Amino acid sequence: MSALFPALTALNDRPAVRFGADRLTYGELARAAGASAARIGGMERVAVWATPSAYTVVAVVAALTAGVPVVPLNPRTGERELAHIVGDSAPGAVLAGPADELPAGLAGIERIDVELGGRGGPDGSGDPIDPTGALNPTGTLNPTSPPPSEAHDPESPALVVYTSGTTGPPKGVELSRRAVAASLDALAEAWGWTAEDVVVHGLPLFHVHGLVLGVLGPLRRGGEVRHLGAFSVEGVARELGAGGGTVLFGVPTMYHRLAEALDGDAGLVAALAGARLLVSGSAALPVHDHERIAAATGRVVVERYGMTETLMNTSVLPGGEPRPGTVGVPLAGVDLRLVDEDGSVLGLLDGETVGEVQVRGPNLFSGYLGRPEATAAAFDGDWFRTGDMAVREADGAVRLVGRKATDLIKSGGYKIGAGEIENALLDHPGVLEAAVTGEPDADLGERIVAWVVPRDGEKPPGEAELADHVAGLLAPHKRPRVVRYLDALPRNDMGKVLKKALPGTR
Ligand code: MLC
Ligand code: AMP
Repeated sequence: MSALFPALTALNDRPAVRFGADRLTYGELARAAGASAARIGGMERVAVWATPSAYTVVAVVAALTAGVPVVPLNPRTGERELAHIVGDSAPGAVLAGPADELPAGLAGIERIDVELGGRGGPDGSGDPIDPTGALNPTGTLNPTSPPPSEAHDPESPALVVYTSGTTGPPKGVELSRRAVAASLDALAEAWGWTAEDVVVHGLPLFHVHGLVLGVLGPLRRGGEVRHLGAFSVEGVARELGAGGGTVLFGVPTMYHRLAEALDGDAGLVAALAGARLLVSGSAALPVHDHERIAAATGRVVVERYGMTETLMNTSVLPGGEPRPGTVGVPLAGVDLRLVDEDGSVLGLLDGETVGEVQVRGPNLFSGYLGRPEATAAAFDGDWFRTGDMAVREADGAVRLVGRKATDLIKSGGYKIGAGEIENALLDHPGVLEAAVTGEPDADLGERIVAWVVPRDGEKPPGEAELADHVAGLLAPHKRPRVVRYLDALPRNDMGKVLKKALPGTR
């Protein structure tokens, strides 16, 4: 198995990473990562305080070259969720930027400040620290350093990414080096993704979309990633097309905001029109947004379908027939089948027979960290049950039509379990009963709705107070956007909440 990042060992002056004024060439990235790698070699796991910054890229590359699995942390994670992730993954250290303020929940863990410095200038000269961490700053072999990345077992974990389920706290998805490499290479084949590409995005760096596709992808190809710091329409207009960016990655909410802004913004139209590839994923891009972008820019947004556990499964092929509403065909190496409720495999390409999507291939995760039973339950033999429901079109393209579990909400491209929000709401002293649902939202895809029975009907806790409460315990993107107050939740004879009987829900 080759190294995850062959371009890093070249120590050259090609641009690798740009976050505003913070820019690193491959040589600079290799040296910066090598310095941190030498400090963490041998640890079982490290956490990375995954701010949208070059520090996060250096920290992750450092850990991967040292062969140490990375747990990316959302810097906005609330106290309960952070305590869970830290307790569950037991990182040996947390890597952060020198100016980052870390919360009390990380106080017991060794902090390692990542430096961008030691830059060798445009010719890439400077201290010859090997990115693998095997060489010390003077270029001699360091006996305490980990072996070069080429020597790391491809089956060893690269990342542990936390993802929500229907109930309970998030689970850690162990992604091997093999899975990361296989998925990125399959995407490269499908998209013609090369070292010449400059990927622009403003995605968070603690989920696979922004981190694996958006950062490790360009680095594996030897190309460049330009991160916007935070997504903005202006940032996309600036960086894409004439700005130098060739590829845009985003969730549908971002494309929706771009579509909304196109009318009258000639600069944005030109930027999108000038890109080689516009890719949307993590949730369904509504056909209306597809159409608005295509009409204004002549560019067809390419949708790909993935999941934390599987990395990428399918993609629409650029240059082929535009297929709005489908997520394209299985990527190289990915086997995909639809399975009926009774477990029988559906072979029909009729565009209407619905089954659960199951996948297998080298892109799959290795298991949920410390949860063999949950891992076993997620598989049917070597097939992973995605929980997504789909049909197949005559040409094999997959059209997603829903999810098996109604208690999973996709909001802004984030997967959010209703159960974890309900538990957080129930911890508020003013809440007697709570149920959480998702309802359609033009911007977010779905918005989180909290149905609350207050303890005191005369003085119910306010909407903002409940949103802050959930944001503080879990994460801001998990906060309810709407709170509806009820006298009682609809329940069946067994006492189970009937979400479908909530007013206005189906
Ligand atoms: C508001 N804010 C609060 C708050 N109210 N913070 C704390 N408590 C409260 N009560 C703050 C927010 O933190 C944020 O701060 C600002 O207000 C706006 O918040 P928001 O409204 O939640 O953000 P929004 O603009 O709606 O975000 C839209 C978005 C975001 C698209 C930028 O949803 C996003 O980044 N989505 C990407 C999700 C993703 O990467 N998913 C991939 C999963 S992997 P501030 O300072 O930030 O403005 C996967 C697999 C695959 O799915 O296939 O890819
Ligand atoms: P996550 O668990 O956060 O990794 O989210 C994975 C889920 O996102 C998948 O199971 C799908 O439901 C959804 N998803 C990802 N990409 C797409 C897409 N292109 N269209 C529709 N849903 C998608």
